[in-house]
Amino acid sequence: MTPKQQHAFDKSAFKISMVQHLTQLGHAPDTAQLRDWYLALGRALAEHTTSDLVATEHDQAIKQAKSVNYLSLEFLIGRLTGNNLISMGLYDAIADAVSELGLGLTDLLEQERDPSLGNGGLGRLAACFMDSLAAQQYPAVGYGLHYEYGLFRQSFHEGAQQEAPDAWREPEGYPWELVRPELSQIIGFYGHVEVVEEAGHTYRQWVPSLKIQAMPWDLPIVGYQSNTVYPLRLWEGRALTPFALDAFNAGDYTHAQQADIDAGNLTKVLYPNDNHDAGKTLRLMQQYFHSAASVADILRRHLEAGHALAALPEYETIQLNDTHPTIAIPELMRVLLDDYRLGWDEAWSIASRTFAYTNHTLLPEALETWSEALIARLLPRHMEIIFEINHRFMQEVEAKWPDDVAKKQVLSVIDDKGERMVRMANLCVVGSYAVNGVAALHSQLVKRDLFPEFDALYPGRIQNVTNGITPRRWLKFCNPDLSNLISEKIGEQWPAQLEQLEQIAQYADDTAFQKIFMDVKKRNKQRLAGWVKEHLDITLNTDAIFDVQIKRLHEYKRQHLNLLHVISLYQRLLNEPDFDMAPRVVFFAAKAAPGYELAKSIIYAINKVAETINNDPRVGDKLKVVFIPDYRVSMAEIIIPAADVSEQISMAGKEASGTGNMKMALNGALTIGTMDGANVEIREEVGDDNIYIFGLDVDGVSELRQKGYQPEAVYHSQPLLKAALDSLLDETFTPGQPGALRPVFDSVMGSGDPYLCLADFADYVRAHNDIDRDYRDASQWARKAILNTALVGKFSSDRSIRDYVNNIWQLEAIKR
Ligand code: CBF
Repeated sequence: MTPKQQHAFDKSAFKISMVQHLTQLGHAPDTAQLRDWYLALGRALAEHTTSDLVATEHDQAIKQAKSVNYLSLEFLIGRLTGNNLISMGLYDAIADAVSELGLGLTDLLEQERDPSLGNGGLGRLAACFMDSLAAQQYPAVGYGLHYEYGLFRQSFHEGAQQEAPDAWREPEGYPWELVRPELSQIIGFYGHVEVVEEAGHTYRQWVPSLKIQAMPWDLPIVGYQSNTVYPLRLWEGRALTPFALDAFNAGDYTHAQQADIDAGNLTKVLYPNDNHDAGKTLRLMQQYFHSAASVADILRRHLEAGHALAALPEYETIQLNDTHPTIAIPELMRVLLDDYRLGWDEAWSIASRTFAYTNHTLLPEALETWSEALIARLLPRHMEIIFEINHRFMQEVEAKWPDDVAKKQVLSVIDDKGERMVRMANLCVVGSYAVNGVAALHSQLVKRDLFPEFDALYPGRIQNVTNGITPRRWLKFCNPDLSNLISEKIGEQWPAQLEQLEQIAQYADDTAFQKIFMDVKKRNKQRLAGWVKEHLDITLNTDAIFDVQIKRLHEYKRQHLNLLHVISLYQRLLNEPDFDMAPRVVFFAAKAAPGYELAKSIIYAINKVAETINNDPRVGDKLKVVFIPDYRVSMAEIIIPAADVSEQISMAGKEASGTGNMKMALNGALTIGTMDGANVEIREEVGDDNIYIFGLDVDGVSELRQKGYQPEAVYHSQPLLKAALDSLLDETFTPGQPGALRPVFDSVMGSGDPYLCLADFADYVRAHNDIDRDYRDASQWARKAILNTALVGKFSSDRSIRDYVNNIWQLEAIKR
C-alpha cells in the first residue's frame, strides 16, 4: 500500500492556530504553562482530525460499504496526541513548529493524562484494533462508554495499594473529543410491557419508567498515513430534564438536580474488575445503555445511507468484545419486533447474521451471568425476548439430541440450578454467526472445554483469531531509536507491514549491528532508570538484566511465583558464598481490583520484599526490585522498550492470549513463559532457542490434578522454595510484624495452590538460571533479542484485523 498524500502542513498557520487556541483558553503566550500549551496543541491538531472525521463520515463509498461496529465496554486508548502525530505524519513537523514557539514536543506530550477507559488486555486490544482498522481503511465505528472517571489511580502507602479517582478530563476537558448532541439517543429502563392491538395484530411494547439521554462524544481514530478518521463513539449518561426549576424555586435544591445526578452516575466510573464478573445492577445498566445507544446509532446510519432494514447484515456487522455488550442481541430483536414490527423469523435472521462474539477468557469467575429477576425488572421486554430465543434454541437442541436433558442443561441460556441466571456467553453463541477465541491454544480450549456441545451443534462457528498489537504505538512511537535503526536497514514501510521485520534477522549475527541494537536497548534502560530515580529514588544498574512483569494483578498470572524466585535469589546472595548471578532488576507494575484482597496482599508483599532487598547493603546492585505505581499505557511505553526479559508466567490454560508478551518481544525482550495463550505462537515464531519455556503445559496441569496435587509435599522437598516461603511468615520483610505476609503464604500452602505455583517453581528457577547464563554472553543475548524483534511480525494487530475481515466480517477496504 502506498500511503496517500496527507494534508499539506503549513507551519506558520499552525503556530498561529496554536496561539489562538491558547488565547481562547484564557492564556497569553508569555505566561502560559506547559499544560496550557499542550491543550492548545491538542485543540489545534484536533481541528484537522475533526474535519477528516466528518469527511470520512460523509464519504459515499464508505456509506455504501460494509462496516464493522466494535462494541466494547472498554477502550484503553492511552494518550492520543503523540500517536495521532505519528499517524498524521506530522511528528517531526510539529516538533519543529513548537520548538519555534520555545517549547519541547516531548514535554508537551507528557502533559496529557492517559484516558484509562479500560482495565487491561481486553480494553487495550480494542484500542489496537481501532488503530488497525483505520490504518487499513476497513470501515469501522468503535462504540464505548464515556466514563467520567477511568481506571483508578494507584499509589502505595507503606506498601499497600491506595486508590484515587481518575478524572482524566479534568479540569479543562479533553482536547481530542467532540460532543455530538445531534446524534444523541434516549435510553429506557424498568417499566412494564403492554400489548398493543393494531390492524388485527397484537404487538408487545415496552413502556420504560426511566429514561436517560445518551450523549455521544467522538474521539478520532486516525488512520496511519491516510486521511481516514473513524470515530470512537463514547456514550455519556445525561438527564433528560436535568434541572427541575419548580423544585429549585420551592427551595428544594438537591431534588432540583436529582435527575442529573442519577443519570450522571450511569457513566460515572469504569468498573475496575479485570476477568471478574461483579454482578452489580449499575453495571448491567451500563451494559444496556451502551448496547442500546450503539444499536440505535447503527440502525440510524444504516437507514440514513438508504439501505433496507432487511439488508442490515450486508452492511453492518457488530462485534461483541466479550459478553459485556451481549444485551445488544435482544435489544436489536426488540427494535426489529416491536418498533419495526417484523416477524420473529425475519428479525432473528437479521440479528443472528449481524452479531459476532469474541471470547477472551475461560475463567469461570469471568463468565458473566445475570440474575433473571434483575433483568426482568430492569429490562422486562428483553427478558421475554431472551426466553423466546432460548425456547426456540432448546427446540433445536431437542432436534439434534432428542430427550437429552444433560445437553439441554449445559446449552441453555438460562441456568436454573440455583437462582435462575442468564448465561451471557451462551446467549452470544446462540445469537452470533461467528465466535472466536484470541489465540490458537485458547480457541482450541474454547471448543474442547468451554463450548464442546456448541461446537458439535454449530460446526465451524467457533474460530480463532490470534490477537495482535499496533506497531505504530508499540514500536514506532514508544521506541524511536529502535524504529530509526530498523528503518535505516529495511526502509520505512514496516509500521504498516510488520512481516517485513523478518529482514532484520539477517543481521542477528552481525556484531556491529548487535552493538547498535543493544546500545538502543541500553538507552531505553537508562530512560527507565532515570524515571525510577526521579519518581522512586532508587538507583539502578543499567547493565543489569531488566526483568519485567507488567499486567493486572491476578493469582492466575502468578506475580507471587515471580516473587518467590526473587526471594530465593536474595537468600542465595546472602547465604551461598559461591553464588554468583548477573545483576538483575526485577520490575513489577500492576493494579489490583479494589475488592480483590489476595491481589492486594501480593502487591503489599512485593513492596515489602522490595524495600528490604533494596536497602540491604549486602546485596549491592546485584538485585533490585522495583514496583512501578499506577501502571498505565504511557508507563508501558517507557517500560517495554527497556525490557530484557518478559515474564509471561500464567498457569497453562488460564491466560487467553496476553498481548504484553507480544509488545515486549517486538521491542527485543526475551520471554520467560509457560505454554499458555499466545506464548505458544510466539515460541513457534521465534524458535525454541530464543524463548525460555518452563512449567506444566495444559495436559500436564490436568494430569497433576488427576494424580492429586499436594503443594505441601513440594514445599518439603525443595529447600530453596521452602526457605523462600518461610520468610513470608517471619519478620524478614516486615520487621516487627511477623505474619504480615501470611495471606500470600496461605494462598499457596493453605488453599491447595490453585494456580500451581509450587509445582512450577523448580522449572521456573531452571529457566531463570538459563537466562542468567545466556545474558552473560553479550553477543548471544543480542542475537536472541534481535531475532525476537525480527520474527514477531505475525503479532501486528493489522494481521489480526485482516483475519477478522477475511474469515468473519467480510469487509472491503475503502481507500480515501
Ligand atoms: O484478548 C485480550 C485479552 O483479554 C483479557 O485481558 C481479558 O480480559 N479476558 C485476557 O485475560 C488476555 O489474555 C487477553 O490477551
